[in-house]
Amino acid sequence: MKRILAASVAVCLAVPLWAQERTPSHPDAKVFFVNLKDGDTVTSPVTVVFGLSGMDVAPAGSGQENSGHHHLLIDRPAIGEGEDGADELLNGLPADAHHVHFGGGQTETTIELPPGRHSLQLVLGDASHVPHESPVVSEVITIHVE
Ligand SMILES: [Cu+2]
Repeated sequence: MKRILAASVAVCLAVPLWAQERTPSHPDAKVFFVNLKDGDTVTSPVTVVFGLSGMDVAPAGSGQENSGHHHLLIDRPAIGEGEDGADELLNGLPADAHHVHFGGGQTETTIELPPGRHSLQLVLGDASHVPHESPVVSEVITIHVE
């Protein structure tokens, strides 16, 4: 029992230390939308092409230096600007309808969106789906789906 307790304490202490060791990004790194810009009117399904300069795209789990994989944030507050704790994203990106991972190293996707306004943002994640330090994020764009 004593041994289990000690192990639990060690794990709890280890987590914050690990969380602080985020993968460094390149100072010149930029992620951007190649084929869409703020205010565009489009029809669904929508093709989204991801651009990255200053770093390389590598699949999730890759140990390649100066690399990451794309994530598309759909209809959620911009990173660091949400009232719902958007900063938590900096500790790891969830995977759901609003946070889509491209862990295979994909550089484009096609998504179905209902008619109306939708916000999109790209963020690069490291091998463990954690944004880099400093985070590599695109501008937030709003598109109108007919
Ligand atoms: Cu990911």
